[in-house]
Amino acid sequence: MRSRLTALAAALVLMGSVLLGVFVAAPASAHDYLVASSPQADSTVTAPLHSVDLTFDDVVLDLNTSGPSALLTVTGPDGAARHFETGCPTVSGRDVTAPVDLGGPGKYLVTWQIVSADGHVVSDSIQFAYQPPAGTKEAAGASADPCKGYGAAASTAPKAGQGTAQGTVDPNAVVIVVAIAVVIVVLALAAVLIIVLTRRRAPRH
Ligand SMILES: [Cu+2]
Repeated sequence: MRSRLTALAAALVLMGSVLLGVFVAAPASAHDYLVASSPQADSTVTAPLHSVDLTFDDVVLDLNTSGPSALLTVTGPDGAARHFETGCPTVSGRDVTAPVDLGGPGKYLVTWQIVSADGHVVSDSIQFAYQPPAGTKEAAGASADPCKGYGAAASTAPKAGQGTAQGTVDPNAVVIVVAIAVVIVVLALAAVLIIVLTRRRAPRH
């Protein structure tokens, strides 16, 4: 009986450790991340630019039927809020591309929001410098995103009368909280078993 309980306690401890490892490691590794871009992050572009291309480590989902579920904006120069992307991004496999027509020289900020291969929305940004040859025509840019209204928000927005919006609670946070609760319960059971075992042993000597 005692050896069986010892084995059970050991199994519970092992199970707790494995669950902890799986749940903590899995969500973090599941999100797409940028592996390459044109222009490259922090590079200097010295020729007129017609598109910004982003390549991710995994497939980018395109969930909308009416427009892209990815957003890609190019703003600047030097912190200005003018938009120089001239249309919606195109999603193809691991690549997201948007047409651009830049303004004056300076730093431009590329901001994206995409739906990862696991269905979660991730966003980030990179910068590049633009130093075009003298005499290059400067686009005026736009005060708003020409692709406004699309993106992941549009694809996950609740339809009228559908109740609460999906995506307001980060599913990763829920998974981690549940995992930690499970681990705590399992380890507590193991602790109780160990206490029971050591108590039983004591009166016999
Ligand atoms: Cu995820």
